[in-house]
Amino acid sequence: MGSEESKIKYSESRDTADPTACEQGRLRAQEEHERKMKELQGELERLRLRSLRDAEERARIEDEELRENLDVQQRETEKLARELKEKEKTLQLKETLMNYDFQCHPRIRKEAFRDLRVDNIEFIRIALIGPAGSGKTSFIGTLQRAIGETQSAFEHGKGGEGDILLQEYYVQKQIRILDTRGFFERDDKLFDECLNILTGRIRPGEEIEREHEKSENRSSDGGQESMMTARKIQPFSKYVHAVIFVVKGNDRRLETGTYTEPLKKIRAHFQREGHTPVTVITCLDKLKTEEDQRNACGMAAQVTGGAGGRTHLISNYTEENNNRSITVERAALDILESALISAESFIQIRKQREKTHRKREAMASGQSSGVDSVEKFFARLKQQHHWTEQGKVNSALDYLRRQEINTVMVLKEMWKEIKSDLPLSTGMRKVLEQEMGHI
Ligand SMILES: Nc1nc2c(ncn2[C@@H]2O[C@H](COP(=O)(O)OP(=O)(O)OP(=O)(O)O)[C@@H](O)[C@H]2O)c(=O)[nH]1
Ligand SMILES: [Mg+2]
Repeated sequence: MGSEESKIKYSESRDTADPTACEQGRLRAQEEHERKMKELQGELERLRLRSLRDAEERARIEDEELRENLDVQQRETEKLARELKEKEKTLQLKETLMNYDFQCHPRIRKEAFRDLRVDNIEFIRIALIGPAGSGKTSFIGTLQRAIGETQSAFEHGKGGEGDILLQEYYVQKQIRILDTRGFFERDDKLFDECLNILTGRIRPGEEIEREHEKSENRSSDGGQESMMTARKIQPFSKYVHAVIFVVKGNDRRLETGTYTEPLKKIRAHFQREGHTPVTVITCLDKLKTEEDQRNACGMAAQVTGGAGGRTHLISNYTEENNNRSITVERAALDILESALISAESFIQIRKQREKTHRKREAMASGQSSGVDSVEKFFARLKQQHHWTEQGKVNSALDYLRRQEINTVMVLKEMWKEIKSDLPLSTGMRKVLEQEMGHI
C-alpha cells in the first residue's frame, strides 16, 4: 500500500449542521408521523365498521352464493386490516425510536441502571463491522430514511477497495452510527483496528496514519508495536456501545467459512467484554426461497459466532431499489431496536463491573462498605479529614440514632431527605456525599 493509501481519514457527519434546522426537520418529521398515524387509525376504524356490517349482512342472507361472496370480501377485509395493523406497529416503533432517550426511557428496565453512573453517556454509539461491500453504508442510509431523517449515507459502489473512512452518522439526537472500513479475507490488522474503534481510541473527525504501518516503516523488528499501546485510553463515554455485524446473504465466502478466522479474535473479545452483537444479513432480495434465507442465517451465525445477539434479514435501499417499502423500514427499525437493547445491556454490564471493582478497591483501601455502622463511618472520616468539631459529629450521630439510621447504606438511601437536618458544616456534608458516592 502506498503512503497516500496508508492514511485513514475519519470524518464525522451532521454535527456541523445548523441545530435550528435540525430541530425544525425533526418537528416536521414528527408532524408528518402524527398525520400518517391519524390516517391509518381512521382507515382501521373504517375497516372495523365494514367488517361488522358484513358480518350482520351475512347473518341475514340465506342465498348460498351471496354468502360465499361475502366470505371472500370478509377475508380480504381481514387481510387488509392485518396489513394496516403491521403498518401501525411499524409507525409506533418509528415514533418510539425517533424519541428514544437513554437517560429517561431506556429500552430495558430503567431499574437495571439504578446506582450505576451512566449520566455521562451522551450518545449511544453503534458500530457496523463487516466485509468490504457487505452493505454497511447502504444499511445506514436505509435506517436514516426509516427513522424519518435526511439520508446522508449512500453506498459507495461495489465495495472493491473497502471503505477507509471511519464515518459517524447521525440517526437521532442520542444515536450515532459508526461506519467502519470494510475488511478483506486476510486482514491481519483487523483486530487492532476494530479494538481501537470500539474503545473510542480512533475518533471520528480525526485523520491519522495507521499506526501499524507507521511502526512497520520505522522499526526494524517487523513493526510489532500494537496500535493499542500507541493510542490514548478514552473514557467509557467514548466507547462504542453496540456492534452490528453486516454480511451479504449471497456472499459465497460465507459458505466457505472465509470470514470465520479473521473474526475469531474479535468474537472472543466481545464475549469477554460483554458485547452481544447483532447480525444483519443484507441482500434479502437475492435470497429467493425460505431455505436460502435459513441457510444464510446459519452461515452468518458461524461467522459472527451466534454470539447470543439477534439476526435480522434486510433488503437495503439501493440506487436501483429505492422505492419506499414498509417491510424494508420495519426491518431497519427492528435492527436499530435490537442494537439499542444490546448497547444498553453492554453499558449495564460494564457499569456493574466498574461498580464492583470500585467496591473491592474501596474495601482494600479501608474505605467503608454499605454495611458499616454510621459510628464507624464517622469515626474514620473524622480521622481522615481532621474534623475537630466533635460536638457536631456527636449531634449528627444522635440524630441518626433517633431516625434509626444505623448503616452507611441506609444513610445513603435517606440522604436527600435528612441532609438538611444534620447539624454538620457544608464541608462535612460534602465529604459524606463524596464518600457515599463510592459505595
Ligand atoms: N441487491 C442488494 N444490493 C445491496 C444491498 N445492500 C447493499 N447492496 C449493494 O452492495 C454494494 C455495496 O454496498 P455498500 O453499502 O457500499 O457496502 P459497504 O459495506 O458499505 O462497502 P465498503 O464501504 O466498501 O466496505 C452496493 O452496490 C449496494 O448497492 C441489498 O440489500 N440488496
Ligand atoms: Mg461503505
